[in-house]
Amino acid sequence: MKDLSSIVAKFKVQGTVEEIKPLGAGLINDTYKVNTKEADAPDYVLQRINHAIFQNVEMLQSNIAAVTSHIRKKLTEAGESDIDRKVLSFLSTEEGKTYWFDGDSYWRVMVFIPRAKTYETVNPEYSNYAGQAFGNFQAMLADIPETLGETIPDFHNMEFRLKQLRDAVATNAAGRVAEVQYYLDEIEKRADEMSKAERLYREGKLPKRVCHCDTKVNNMMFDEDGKVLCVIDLDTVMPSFIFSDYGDFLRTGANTGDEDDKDLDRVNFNMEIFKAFTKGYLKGAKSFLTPIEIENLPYAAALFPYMQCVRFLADYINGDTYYKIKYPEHNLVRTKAQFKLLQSVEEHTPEMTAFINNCLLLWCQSIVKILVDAEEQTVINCIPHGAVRLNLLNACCVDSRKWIFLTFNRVLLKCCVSL
Ligand code: GN1
Ligand code: MG
Repeated sequence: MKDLSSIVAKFKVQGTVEEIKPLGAGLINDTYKVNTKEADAPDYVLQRINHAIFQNVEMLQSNIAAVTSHIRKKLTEAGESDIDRKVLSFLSTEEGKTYWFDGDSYWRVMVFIPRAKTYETVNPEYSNYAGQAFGNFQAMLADIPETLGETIPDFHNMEFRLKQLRDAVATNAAGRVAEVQYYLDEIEKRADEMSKAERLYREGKLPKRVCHCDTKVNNMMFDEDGKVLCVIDLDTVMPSFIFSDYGDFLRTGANTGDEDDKDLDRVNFNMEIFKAFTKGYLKGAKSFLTPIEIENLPYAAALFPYMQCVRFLADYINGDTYYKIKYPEHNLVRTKAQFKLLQSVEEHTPEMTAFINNCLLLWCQSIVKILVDAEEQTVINCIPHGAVRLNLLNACCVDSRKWIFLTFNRVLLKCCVSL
């Protein structure tokens, strides 16, 4: 065991370190809570960065610096209070870096956010807040001036993840392929459909945006009153499809069982969580979402259990080289649980699509109502906005679309006449 206190001492901490103990349930980095003696000194979080996975630590930390300073600036501009609890702060070393290399491992220290909680499960109310928070997170980062690097290249590229699985099968390093043939077949049946995002991207129909890319429910900090404080675990913030953040939250937050549940009867997709989260997400992200992104949200809900199933299974076949495991079949148990979740998502797909269409309809109706009721000047002010909104209408079902277009056109016509 490393002398953790001497590592913490490399960073500019305030106060006297009293205790260092393990924290959290991450599968990649090692995380510790650092308590200080003095009541007025902050506590800290010490992390050993998994250097085998995050190979470019300099890029990793500079991405995080860009993201946290951009968010801090946005919160300040918006006149938010309590900003130190709404965005992470990393400490620097004497050399002015936000990480320390001890000759073997890379370490970093951030300020611990007091009176904040993380959860492994959330109720519909909290998932609604979480949806809005992840939508806001993406919205805040939409105009980040820096170009962020891919801290793990092709991280959420489904075609790449399938290739990794196929390579693992071909090598069969741990001799486990025969026992998992059923899952391999089920994965292959869906491979084409699940690679849809990459195809849409190549066709120029789907954008990449700055996303969090690890929106597990336990990567969100809540205040004592249930309001979201901030999003943590920023290692994978990088350009991706918005499906990453939407889908990975639902994979964890809407699973009625655990990610590695041995009892598959406990694993189901909770539609109440889905609905609440989706409403929140649409509210937070509506300023930039395009119809194709919205239309494919049910696909995103299936994509992430599927991708995780592929990743856990590849790791099992490779002999458990990536994820931390607690027992030898852990990655297989995880694969089975994610596959069960995927099946449940698939059963609910028509219901999800109907729900999203209905959200859009209500939303568009309210926009139209605002336009219809507005004073002439307000209507004129709304035009640039309206043009963007019109885009969204394409995502509505045909009947409602017809109605909205008619009303919308009337309103726009009225504006044009009066101009
Ligand atoms: C890893 O470290 P943690 O637990 O937040 C993984 C995610 C997976 C997740 C599965 C860098 O996240 O992509 O979805 O485990 N992170 C990395 O639980 O691979
Ligand atoms: Mg995490």
